[in-house]
Parts: sequence; structure tokens; C-alpha cells
Amino acid sequence: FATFNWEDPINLTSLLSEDEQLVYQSAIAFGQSKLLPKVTKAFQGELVDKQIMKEYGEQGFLGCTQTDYGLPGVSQVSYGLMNRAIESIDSGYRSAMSVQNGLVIYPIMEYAKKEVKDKFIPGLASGDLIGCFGLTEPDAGSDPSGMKTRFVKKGDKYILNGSKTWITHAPIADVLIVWAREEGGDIHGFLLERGFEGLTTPKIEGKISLRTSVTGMIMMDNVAVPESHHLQVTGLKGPMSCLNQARFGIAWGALGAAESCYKIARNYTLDRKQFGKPLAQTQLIQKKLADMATELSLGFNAVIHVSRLKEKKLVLPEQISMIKRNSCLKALQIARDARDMLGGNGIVDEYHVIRHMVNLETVNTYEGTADVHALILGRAITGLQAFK
Ligand code: TGC
Ligand code: FAD
Repeated sequence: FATFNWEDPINLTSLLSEDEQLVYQSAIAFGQSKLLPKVTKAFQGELVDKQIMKEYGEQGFLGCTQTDYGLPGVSQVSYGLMNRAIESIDSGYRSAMSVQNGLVIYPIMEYAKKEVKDKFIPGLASGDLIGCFGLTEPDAGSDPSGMKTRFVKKGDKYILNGSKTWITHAPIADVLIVWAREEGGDIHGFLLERGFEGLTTPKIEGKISLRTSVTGMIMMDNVAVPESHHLQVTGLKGPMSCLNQARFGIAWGALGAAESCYKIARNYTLDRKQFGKPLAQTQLIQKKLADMATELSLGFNAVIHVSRLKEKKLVLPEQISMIKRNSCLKALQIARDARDMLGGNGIVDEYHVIRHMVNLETVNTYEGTADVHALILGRAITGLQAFK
């Protein structure tokens, strides 16, 4: 019999192909060598390094599940493992990757005209261009259909007015995917470029969470968008189809952050002695570690399974809601327990768990809060709509 591996208790590695294991090892090595050394200072100072996007491009993280434009078309599990590896360092660094992939490259590939794809995909995949996705508004968060951003068609241009808020990378984005409603009509998507007249992107100050990632607003005052930049999809299903991609990455990534907390808590409690023995030799600490290992194993098993469904194009949005919600809630619990197990040191950034813990508060909220995903599942289970 193989021996028990505390890092992979139910041998989930056996569910991965050799290629997938290599992708994971290489993403872990990248995170350890390039991201870990700078994450604490970046979080303290809210330092956002655009160079990281170029390094993601070089690593092949951007546009990696796509096949056009010379992109590698890796499996959904491989893409999930990249999210797991990067978020094991910091949720903000994973946000950077998943917004660019799920919320920018995906809608351009699915809904943009060829000339727009030709113009933007190569730069977005190399990380030379940075994109963002504007759906949320000051008065429309969980209920994006209540958006107030409006567009009218004037000649061969679309004129956009309104504001978006809480937008990852808005202040540094070159390419902005924005969703707007026609007066009395449907939701449409547009690609805006930095430099369009009437477009400003102020930064949101004062975040105590996700500080390695810059968040801002998108203000639009009569922004004229050319016909070519109008996306070919109508209705809320346009932005929601993109959210399926990003929520999927989060389901993997949040568990990666929690896995780091589990490892740190195990190592710390093996070293730290109180009452004449290692903390890890007490029943309460062992129970917490057993709970963490179990939730991580069950959570990863679920995301691998849903990834395989996605690879076969069989996945349903409700299944993605289930893994996004489960991963975030379980990751938050693991991070909070790990923080507790480190005692006073648990609140010091050098030990990383407090940073993961405050980051996971955001991860649990964005891309649909845990309760909104419960309502999506509740509707699917009962057939009754409880939102409105
Ligand atoms: P509802 O009636 O359910 O649906 C309207 C239309 O949309 C379609 N649809 C979907 N299509 C594909 N995938 C999905 N997941 C879909 N969900 C809905 C649906 O089929 C329907 O299409 P059609 O053709 O019949 O018209 O809409 P509703 O108004 O009742 O709202 C449903 C609700 C509450 C579930 C939805 O609005 C929701 O999920 N709210 C949460 C909002 C959210 O997740 N916002 C995320 C903003 S982006 C972000 O946070 C990025 S963080 C980035 C980072 O990582 O840094
Ligand atoms: P609200 O919708 O006001 O919700 C507040 C509370 O009410 C929550 O607990 C919620 O669960 C609860 N609630 C809402 N409706 C119901 C109901 N019917 N029944 C019971 N409870 C309910 N958005 C983008 O478009 N693009 C981005 O790139 C992006 N990046 C983000 C980055 C960060 C750092 C953060 C914090 C947010 C980001 N968001 C982004 C926005 C994010 O998607 C929203 O914050 C999220 O969807 C919740 O919306 P809200 O903040 O308006 O909260």
C-alpha cells in the first residue's frame, strides 16, 4: 500500500494526466520564485506590478484554454491547476489572471468581430495589454439586470453613459469590456479602449482586502464606441456566460489559498510548543487539521469532476455556482482556523494566513456572493425564484 500523504490524502494526483501534473508543478515553481518573494510588500503598499501580466503571458497562462491565435488549448483541469497555484500565493494575483482569461479574452473570442479579435487577442495573451470587465454598478451588484448604464445608437456609433464600480484592473486597463442597456431594451456588450473621449477610471481607495490588485470605477460621459467594438450577444446571458468562466477559476483558486493556510498551520503547530509539547500533539489542533484536509480533498475532488464535465461541454451554471460557493466558504473557514492556530503570529503578514483570510472575504463576495449562489441553487432545486 502507498503511505498516507498529508498533502494529498485521497490521492487526487492520480486523477491528473502527466501533462496536467507538469503544468501544476511549473505554475507552483513560478509562484514560489516570482510571486512569493514580493507579495508581502505588494500587499502592504498596494503595489500593482504590470510586469506580472507579461510574465503570465510568457508562462502561457493567458488565453491558455483557447486554440486560435496559436494559443495552446490546455485542459480545463490544467487551467484550474494554474489558478490553484497562483492563488496559493495571493488571491489578487489569481484575480489578475482570471479576469484577463474569463472576463476579457473569453468574451472577445466568443462575441467580438474578427478585426477586433485580430487587434486585441495577441496583446492580451502576451500580457502587453491589460483588460477589465465592467458589469457591477453603484446601484446594481447582485442584481446586474438593474444596471443604469445606457447606450443609444447614433449613426455608426454607440454612445454610452453611466458608471461601473468595483472593477478589477479598471485604472490600468487598456481594453474595457462594458455592459450597457438600451433604453427600454436589452443588455449589450462593448469593447472600449483607453483614450476614448469621455472615459475615466478612478481608483477605489481604502481596501483592506485584495491589495495586490487594483480596483476602480469606469465612468462614461457620452463615450462614442465604433460599430466594430459592439459585441455580438444580447441579454444578461452575455455577461453571465463570462462569469461562468471566472467563477470556475475562483472555485479552484480559493482552495489553493486555503491549502497554503493548511500547510502553514500544520508546520507552525508542529514547531510551536506549549504545555511541554507541540501544539500539533493536542486533540483540538489535530481535529482542525483533519477538518481542513477533509474539506480540501472533497473540494478539490468536486472541482476536478466539474472541470471534466466542462471539458466535455456538459457543465451547467448551477454546478459552477455550487463549486464557487463551496470553495469560498470552506476556504474562508480554513483560513480563519489557521489564523487562530497561529495565535498572535496569525495576525502578522510574514506568516501569510491573515492576508489570505482578508483576501478570501473578497473572493467570497465577488462573482456572486455565497448567498446569491445559494439562491441560484435554491431556484434549481425548488423551481421557485427567491431573488425578487
Ligand atoms: P435570470 O433570469 O436568471 O437570467 C437572465 C438570462 O441570463 C441567463 N443566465 C445565464 N447564462 C449563462 N450562464 C449563467 N450563469 C447564467 N445565469 C443566467 C439566463 O438563462 C437568462 O437568459 P435568457 O436567454 O433566458 O434571457 O436573471 P436574474 O436577473 O434573475 O439574475 C440572476 C442572478 C441573480 C443569478 C444573477 O444576476 C447573478 O448571478 N448575480 C450575481 C452578480 C455577479 O456575479 N456579478 C459578478 C460581477 S463580475 C465580478 O465580480 C468580477 S470579480 C473579478 C476578479 O476575479 O477580480
Ligand atoms: P449587494 O448586491 O448589495 O449585496 C449585499 C449583501 O446582500 C450580500 O451579502 C448579498 O449576498 C446580499 N443579498 C443581495 N441580494 C440578496 C437577496 N435577493 N436575498 C438575500 N440576500 C441578498 N464587478 C465587476 O463587474 N467586475 C469586476 O472586475 C469586479 N471586481 C471586483 C473586485 C473586488 C475587490 C470586489 C470587492 C468586487 C468586485 N466586483 C466586480 C463586484 C462584485 O461582483 C460585487 O461586489 C458582488 O456581485 C456583490 O454586489 P454588491 O457589492 O453590490 O453587494
